[in-house]
Amino acid sequence: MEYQNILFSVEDGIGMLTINRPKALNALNAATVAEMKDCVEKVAVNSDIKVLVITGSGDKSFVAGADIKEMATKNPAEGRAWGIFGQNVFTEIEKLPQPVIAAINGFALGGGCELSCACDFRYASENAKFGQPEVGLGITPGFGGTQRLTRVVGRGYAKELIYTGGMIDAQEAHRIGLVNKVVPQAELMDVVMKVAKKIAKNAPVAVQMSKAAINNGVNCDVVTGISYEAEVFGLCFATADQKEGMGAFVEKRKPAFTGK
Ligand code: CO8
Repeated sequence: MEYQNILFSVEDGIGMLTINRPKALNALNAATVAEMKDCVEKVAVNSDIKVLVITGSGDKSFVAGADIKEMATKNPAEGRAWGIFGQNVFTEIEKLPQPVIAAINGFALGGGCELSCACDFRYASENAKFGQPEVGLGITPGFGGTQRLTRVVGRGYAKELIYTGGMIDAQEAHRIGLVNKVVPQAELMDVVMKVAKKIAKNAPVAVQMSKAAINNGVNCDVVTGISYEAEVFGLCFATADQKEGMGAFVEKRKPAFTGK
């Protein structure tokens, strides 16, 4: 598939998916979400990619939401189908074996905030703004916002953001735990790449199993969750990287992980 609305590159084991509709503040139309789906499906089976970073092009917006102009004339069945399509793609992002970092370089509104919440964690530039403006447009959040935002920041803040439709700045997003770090815009990609490379240096299977255990645990009770943890913990001992990681510690040298 040739991409018209996103950019994708891989360097040093880090994949970079950039939503690239700067004239529309990177709003997500159907073509863009379809390209994201294609890209994410390829990332899922590419073991050279250790971490995926998602960002928006330009210096103003991460993603300013779903494309309102495209959505405006939908009937209920079309609206539902569009919602399910977006939900499914965001769930594929959430379920990627590799960690996914959102590098939020400006507006993260509606579907943009929802996209960031489908990522494992979020770093933001100082000019970033967050919000779920949907109720001001006569709709609810529809790409997972009522569920994932609530799990990230808790019910009180999620309800306030969703009911008011208001925007918060990056510092407030940091205070409520929506983003892990806020940095000057010029430094955002360097800081994100630094943490991505730090993750990429670790044993890939162990990182991916950790992600699977955390995500699985969010959706079940703690007894089921820790039982799943025991399984993935045990499986790690079947990897060459476990032998390498512990062997390197004993031999006082740096490990050389192979992902096997
Ligand atoms: N959709 C389409 N076009 C957009 C969007 C958008 N979400 N956001 C911005 N644009 C376009 C503008 O129309 C404008 O285009 P043009 O120059 O052709 O008029 C261009 O981007 C630049 O935007 P502005 O001139 O408005 O820039 P400002 O700096 O003045 O304002 C804002 C920036 C505050 C971000 C403003 O553009 C804005 O409020 N945008 C809409 C934000 C929004 O409401 N987002 C939520 C959309 S709904 C959603 O995401 C639901 C997701 C789930 C869907 C489920 C379906 C069932």
